[in-house]
Amino acid sequence: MEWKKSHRLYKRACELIPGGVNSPVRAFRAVGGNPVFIDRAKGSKIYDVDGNAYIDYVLSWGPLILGHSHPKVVNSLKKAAEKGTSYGAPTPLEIELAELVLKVYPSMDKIRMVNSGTEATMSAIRVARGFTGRDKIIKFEGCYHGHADGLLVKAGSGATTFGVPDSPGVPKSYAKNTITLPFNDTAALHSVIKNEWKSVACVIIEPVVGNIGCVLPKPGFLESLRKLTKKFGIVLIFDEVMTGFRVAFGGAQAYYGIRPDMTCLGKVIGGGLPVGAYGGKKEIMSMVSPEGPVYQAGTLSGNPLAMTAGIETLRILSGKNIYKKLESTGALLEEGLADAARKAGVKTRFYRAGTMFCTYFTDTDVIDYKTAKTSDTARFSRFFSAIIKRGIYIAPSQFEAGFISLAHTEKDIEKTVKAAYESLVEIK
Ligand code: KE4
Repeated sequence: MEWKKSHRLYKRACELIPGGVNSPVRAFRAVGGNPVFIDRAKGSKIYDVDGNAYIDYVLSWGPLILGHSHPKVVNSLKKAAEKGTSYGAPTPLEIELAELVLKVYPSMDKIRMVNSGTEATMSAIRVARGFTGRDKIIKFEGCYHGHADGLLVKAGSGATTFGVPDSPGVPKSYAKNTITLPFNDTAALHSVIKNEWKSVACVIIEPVVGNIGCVLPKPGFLESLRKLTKKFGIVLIFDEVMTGFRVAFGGAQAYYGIRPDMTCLGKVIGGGLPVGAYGGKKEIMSMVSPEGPVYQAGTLSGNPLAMTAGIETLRILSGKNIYKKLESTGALLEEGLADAARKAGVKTRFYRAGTMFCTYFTDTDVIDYKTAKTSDTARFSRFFSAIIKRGIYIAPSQFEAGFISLAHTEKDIEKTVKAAYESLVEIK
């Protein structure tokens, strides 16, 4: 494979854009080499500017659960664009997307659309603080909830990849309101809440942690979290920006049977266009301006094009046997990758929750940030370089989740498993 055009574009991009990218993890810094520049995408494939084709397991970091350029999404967007791109006034489309989401997430009575997952989580936290009158928040090490100041404390995703889980620029006075705990550590959770509950507004959690790879909650952990937060009047926020419509149609809350007080969504509900959302029980959401005193706003929130892509995507996802098909693709990939590692004699741990997954290069069970960090990232980088050359595009960081789509075929999985086996043998 050659990447002459990508390299030329990357050189130019670095003169104009910090690190040559508009989001750090895209820069391939963790895996070495330069990022490939994408020209187009269709179904399960993406095509770079040098004409190389890849089976895509990044899917824009989760949104493209239907696969790229789904004809129904593209056609409805074309029609919507002809009617105008943004009005800054309410439209029926916002009601339609709200109805589609609230039908599937009964823990929410009301929902507010925003433009990113970051906006969703930072707004949900502000509302929780307004609702409780308390200032502190609890988050878990390695969880990434977007880049709002108070959340860049022991954060995952690119913050972990680049070793800045506590980013410069966040005032100490700000970060002191954020308590971080190890994921899956019920004892630590119990003791902190017992001592600090009077000043804790909310706990925000990724119910399945997709920002240190893919880390599953231990049996009972989420249930204890729900019980403790309810007992002490702490708002439980499920950040389902990534797990929403991915772990299951109804998200991790449906899969694990937990009803949070608030939920943050994003990615899938925008169908590839910029959408985030936060919602919750009526008494909490009535705090949000203009109904209540907690201010939050956005020029392009509920944008008609983004709503259209989201509506089309959720309509297709609500169809018959959709998640059955996704589950069988996920299981096929899981079996194949575990088999490839066994045959190649490389120690890995594979975790999957519905349509999101991660392979760690470690022989330790990964249950939290600390154990995720036991992964051999140098070996992961060599694996990344070997498998991309074989036309498989995975996340350029060990601390990210992979995703499948409705468009991934059995043939794609077969090709992926073969490429994974050959790459594992090559890097041994
Ligand atoms: P955005 O602001 O990037 O739309 O969403 C932030 C966010 C919030 N919550 C969760 C659970 C998330 O996973 C994210 C964003 N995910 C990363 C991927 N790990 C986005 C990719 C990137 O930063 O470029």
